[in-house]
Amino acid sequence: MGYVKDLFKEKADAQNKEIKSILEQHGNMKIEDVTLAQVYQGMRGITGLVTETSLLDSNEGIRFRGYSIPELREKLPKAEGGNEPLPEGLFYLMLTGEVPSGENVEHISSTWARRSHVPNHVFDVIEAFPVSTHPMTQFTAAVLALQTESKFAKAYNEGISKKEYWSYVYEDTMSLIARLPRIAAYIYRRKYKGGEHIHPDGMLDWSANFAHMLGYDDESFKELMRLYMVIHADHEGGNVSAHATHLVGSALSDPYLSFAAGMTGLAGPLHGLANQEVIRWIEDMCKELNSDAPTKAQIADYIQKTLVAGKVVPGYGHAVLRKTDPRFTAQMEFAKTHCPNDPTVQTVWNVYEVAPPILESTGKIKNPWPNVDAHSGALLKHYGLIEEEFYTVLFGVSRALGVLSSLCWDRALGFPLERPKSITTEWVKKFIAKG
Ligand code: FCX
Repeated sequence: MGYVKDLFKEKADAQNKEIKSILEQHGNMKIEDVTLAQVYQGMRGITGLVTETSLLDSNEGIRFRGYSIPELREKLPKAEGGNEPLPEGLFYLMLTGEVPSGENVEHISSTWARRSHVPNHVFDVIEAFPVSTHPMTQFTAAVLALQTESKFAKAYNEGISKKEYWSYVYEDTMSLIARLPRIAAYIYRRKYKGGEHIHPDGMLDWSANFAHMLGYDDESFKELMRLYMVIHADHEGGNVSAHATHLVGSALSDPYLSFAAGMTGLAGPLHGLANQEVIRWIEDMCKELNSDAPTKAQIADYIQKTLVAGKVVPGYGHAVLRKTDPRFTAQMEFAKTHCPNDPTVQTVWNVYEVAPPILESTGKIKNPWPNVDAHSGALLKHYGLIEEEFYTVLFGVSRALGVLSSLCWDRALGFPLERPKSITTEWVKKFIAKG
């Protein structure tokens, strides 16, 4: 057994003991009341899940195992000559709760490089789709096709003890994460580059190799990929992709099936697909105004027009956050260093100045500030990755780090089948009548 796996098991055993004692002493403690409005309105604010890997504060943003994004950018090991954190390090942190050394990160990198082989039938499945198929559909189908490789499913079929689940889920997690860049790059090159595929380079770190297979060998694009893979990885447990992965995993569906469920959720425009929608919204605005640098007044008019048409302004608003998303700020800082004069980047910054007061003035939008998706497309476009339909796949590759390390915790902590109670409006009316 590898030392990361040993360390994870040690941490999980300790956590299990602690949870047992918390529940023995405080299991009946009430943490909040639930209103009917919450039940009807997307369960906002109802605490109902345990996710050990990260915690979201509505004002401060995400913290991964207690560390904010600026702290991660400082503390996590970097590639040689690079300034951005390596996502391998974030995975190690989410899984074990410890900040990794450079050596720990290299160990994860080389494990993933070794396990990155994708069987041919997965490419056959991708090839069976018309090229026009949305990349997220191809991506999710490819993950499902890869399920043939699940060690958990095989072991379960052969009959294993509950105590061993975590071990096979861990193995599947490592292999699935290792394989995702190859699958994603294959879909990209097939759809947009005439099927001219690029072989992996086993000497590169996970993100740099992904950038390389996509066809972008520029060092600063590799840095962007490292940052992108870190900031999109996890956002506590209630968001659609994390919750769906966790929920499906609770039925003991293996990590491939569970992750595919998360990805079908990420593909929705109110969640991960918003990164595609943002760049489309900016491009539609530029087209309509016949300008690649719309003025702030023009942007303000276009926002009003979007709202009047009954549409959302993509990249703005959040179910939990109530301030500018630190994932937006991290990308803004990257852009200030690498591409401050890019016209789309400048438009993103102008939207940031103009949109919040307009959104706030509607009186109903709870968070008028930008989220992670408001910035990412402009950066990708700057480096030539202009195919916005592909952006959510990048988000998905990154999201695997968080939702799959969480799945390892779910099984190591022995979490049961998730099955909340639902009610009908008829039930609600009777409940109210009873007083
Ligand atoms: N533009 C226009 N209207 C918006 C809006 C926006 N950016 N954000 C919220 N609203 C509207 C809602 O549609 C809702 O309208 P309704 O009462 O007529 O149904 C009202 O404001 C109240 O919604 P609110 O409580 O503020 O927000 P929710 O928690 O319901 O929804 C999302 C949160 C993120 C879904 C919402 O802000 C939105 O649609 N934003 C645009 C899409 C987007 O950027 N999604 C990405 C989010 C995230 F970062 C990610 O998962 O990747």
